[in-house]
Amino acid sequence: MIRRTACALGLFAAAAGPLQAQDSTSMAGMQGMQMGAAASMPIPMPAGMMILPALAGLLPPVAPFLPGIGVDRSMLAATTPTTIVRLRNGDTLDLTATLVSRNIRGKAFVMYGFNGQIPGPLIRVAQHATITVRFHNHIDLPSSVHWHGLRLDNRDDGVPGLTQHEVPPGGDYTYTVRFPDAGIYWYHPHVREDIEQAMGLYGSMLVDSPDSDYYSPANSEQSLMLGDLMINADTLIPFGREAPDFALMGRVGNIPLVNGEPDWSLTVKRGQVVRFFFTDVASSRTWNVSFPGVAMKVVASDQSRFEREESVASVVLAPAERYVIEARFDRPGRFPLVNAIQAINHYKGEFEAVVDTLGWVTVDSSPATPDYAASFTHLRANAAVSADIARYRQYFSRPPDKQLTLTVAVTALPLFTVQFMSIDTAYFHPVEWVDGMPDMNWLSTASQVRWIIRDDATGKENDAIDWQVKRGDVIKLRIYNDPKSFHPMQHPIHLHGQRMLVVARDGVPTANLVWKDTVLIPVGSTVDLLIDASNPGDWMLHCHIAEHLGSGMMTTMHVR
Ligand SMILES: [Cu+2]
Repeated sequence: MIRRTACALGLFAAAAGPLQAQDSTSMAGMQGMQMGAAASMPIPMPAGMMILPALAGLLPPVAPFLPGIGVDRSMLAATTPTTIVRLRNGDTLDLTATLVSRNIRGKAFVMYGFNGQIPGPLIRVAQHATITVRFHNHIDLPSSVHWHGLRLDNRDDGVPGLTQHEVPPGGDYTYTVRFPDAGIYWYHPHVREDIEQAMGLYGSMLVDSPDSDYYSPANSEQSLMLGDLMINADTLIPFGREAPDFALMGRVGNIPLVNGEPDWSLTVKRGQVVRFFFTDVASSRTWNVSFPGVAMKVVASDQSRFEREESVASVVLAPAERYVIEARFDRPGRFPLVNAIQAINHYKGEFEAVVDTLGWVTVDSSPATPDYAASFTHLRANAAVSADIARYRQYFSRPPDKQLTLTVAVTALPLFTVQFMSIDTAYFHPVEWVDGMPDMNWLSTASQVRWIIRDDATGKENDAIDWQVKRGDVIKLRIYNDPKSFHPMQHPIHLHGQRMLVVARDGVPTANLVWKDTVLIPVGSTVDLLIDASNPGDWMLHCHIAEHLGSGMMTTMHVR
């Protein structure tokens, strides 16, 4: 939950002091003992599902890694609540990544935090502001900060190997961050996201439009970052040291988290309109969220408002996507925030409906003031958004400039996994909402699984694609997610530094447009994107499932 704390700059020294890089081979210390037990411990299986005998006793072919190996957890500061940091044009923020002690359901874990917080500070700025962020890396891995969704200068994009060097443990890096578009954005490392982001390094950026009427009036605003954590018997499941594990489907945690908490709650007054800024910060999980029994409308997504507001029953968020939702709680009582999805059991070939409760909203009987019932009921049309998009409509139906296919190649997986998967592809799910084969998934690492973005015209794959674009060009990109691969899966494809429209899905034009930086491509689907390539530099295009990115699923668009 956001706490509206007014905070002066410079007060954000890390709760835990700077730490030296830890000896990761040492098994001494509390976290070391915890990891020693976990390394031999099977991963958690869903209720009723057993690890298959053919896979029992196997371990992924990587050394186990957890944050703070050899560190005495009792020496670490516990995380503190997320603060709101309001910054003005020209201000500077110190952002320090450290080891923290994080309490989840009464059990303390060594995790990572920004300024001692999970999520990190919510950075609130006015549109068109430029700030300086001094990043200090005090964790035990190299790191960086990527400012997700912002059309900022290329040199500040936070991508080691492309725009900067990795920031080593103990190192610093200064970013200039500008905010050309209003809305909700987020920051996270672009080094081993499967570990660093999953262990707590993420935070929101809320960019306010100068137009006081940009959104409809609301009684309150809440940033909700949806993630998950994988534990078994009160122990964190280690990550792969040399390469990500869970490379087939990504690490789907067994504890859903809202703002890092397994038990999120909010209290509102009757009739209150709440504007929720949802961000999916999970490594792999796609959500379908709603407040059953509560009226909800979708207002905006990644980089703009929609052309028209719409009443919705639920909203689907893939990793890194954002949606701005307004909800009005018109009756007293308790209302859950749920994730209602269709699970798949790959072993049985069965689908079943699953509803997870992510938290609760308690509605008081006392009335909210002011009462925004009338403005909430009205569904706005955003003429400024439509007018901006109108300039691009002439390009919507032209042939694609580039066509990419998403697929996968595997080597040296356990024989049983290969045999099973060859049968399993007889049926598929357009979206894998849960991990329906955790044991096989766990045993797959990025050294055995290569996720692929393939250029249809040249046959080149991932980094070998040399994609040159002229600044100011409008690019039509068609992406197809091949359902006939070894293990087809949905991919949230993210383009850095630009904005794009999803103009059609499977040939059906989009009726209500919004500027995006991340698009979910279900299995078997084709999406047509229109990219406004206005920002020069070298920009990544990649899958935002952390383990797919770690398995090579990336290419670069060079805008000159
Ligand atoms: Cu992917």
